[in-house]
Amino acid sequence: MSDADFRPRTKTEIKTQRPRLHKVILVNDDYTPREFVVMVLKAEFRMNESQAYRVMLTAHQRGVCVVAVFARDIAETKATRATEMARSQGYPLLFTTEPEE
Ligand code: TYC
Repeated sequence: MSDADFRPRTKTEIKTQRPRLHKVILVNDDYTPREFVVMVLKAEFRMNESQAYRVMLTAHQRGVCVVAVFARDIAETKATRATEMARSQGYPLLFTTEPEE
């Protein structure tokens, strides 16, 4: 019998992992006007009036609302742009991101 017969048989399994998607989250506050929130949602997330209104109202009532999910870079860019749109008008409106489970 040759030495080769006692070699541990290892099998390398290569698993490709899909990059995790990230949620963009709209955070409620007491100062930003509702119409402004709706306007930002329409401008940055390509929502129509009724979709944007529903998301705004959910955040208003529950404190936060998931706006959409994207690849990490896109989620972060959109959250930053939307937040900056509010800052430029002096509103505290905030969009954050977090990875999906
Ligand atoms: N709560 C704000 C108001 O009553 C409206 C608002 C809704 C602000 C959702 C932020 O994410 C938000 N004017």
